[in-house]
Amino acid sequence: MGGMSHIRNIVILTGAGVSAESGIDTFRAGANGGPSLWEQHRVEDVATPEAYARDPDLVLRFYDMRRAAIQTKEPNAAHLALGRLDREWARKTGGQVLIVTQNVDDLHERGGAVDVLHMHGEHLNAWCAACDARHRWTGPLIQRPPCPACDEAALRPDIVWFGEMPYRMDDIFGALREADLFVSIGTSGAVYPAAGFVRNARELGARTLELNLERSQGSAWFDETRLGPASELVPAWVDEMLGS
Ligand code: BV8
Repeated sequence: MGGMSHIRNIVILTGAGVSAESGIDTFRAGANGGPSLWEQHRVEDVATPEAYARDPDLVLRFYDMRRAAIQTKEPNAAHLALGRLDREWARKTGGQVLIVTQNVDDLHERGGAVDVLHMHGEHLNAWCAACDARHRWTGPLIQRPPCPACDEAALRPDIVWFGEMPYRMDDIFGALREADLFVSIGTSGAVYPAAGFVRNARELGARTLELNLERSQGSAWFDETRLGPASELVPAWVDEMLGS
């Protein structure tokens, strides 16, 4: 990738591949990279408002299991390197870094990242369908606990399901407009609108870099693709950016 000296503002999009080496399953963990399954259900069939309306216990158990699982995992070298970049870049260059993640775990935060944009929500939040309040939530929801704000038994996972609008799209496009560099890490490029950000970034004049274990569906749109595990590629790239 040509000289990084003119890079000031960076938008980083991460996906399940950045948490894979922490032991959190990716979505397309199926044998041939197909959709992964949970209790014989395709994730796309469980992560929808229709599934929640049809069989709320199934969906709540799916998220209770994953919410508990992420609390037993640790950030890996990729999360730690991105945390370092997030903390040091502004001081070093006066530029901005925005980490937009499709992941619903908290490993970026635990890896030292400061202001992570979870466009698909977060396992560790519960969202009240009655009063719209969001609460930090580490336990299960299957027993329908009362909302701490309104007492209604209306808490759902604070997760953006298929067919629901991702969070803070205006902030994301605002950052893409200012970006000199767009970096995609550990995502298959299978789900929109996230999968389209590389094209938006290109059209808005940013350079584009992909760090992934294998070529993603959007690889052709990147100026450069580096293939390998995030725990190796990301620390090397962050060292390159911080000049250390
Ligand atoms: C919306 C939370 C509209 C849930 C998630 C037809 C065409 C185009 C679009 C659509 C269509 N039909 C429907 C749509 C829209 C749909 C969509 O894109 N569907 C796809 C399946 C075609 N999108 C939506 O519904 C979105 N909303 O469009 O709203 C709208 C408009 C107006 C008003 C209202 C609504 C919402 C999508 C969000 C769904 N929620 N997550 C949960 O977690 O349970 S999606 C989920 O899958 C992730 O968040 C992520 O976004 C997505 C893809 O996962 P990845 O993160 O990329 O992970 P994956 O396993 O796929 O890939 C891992 C990658 O890592 C691989 O490339 C692998 O090689 C790599 N890797 C593995 N190990 C490593 C590694 N890389 C580095 N190191 C390693 N060690």
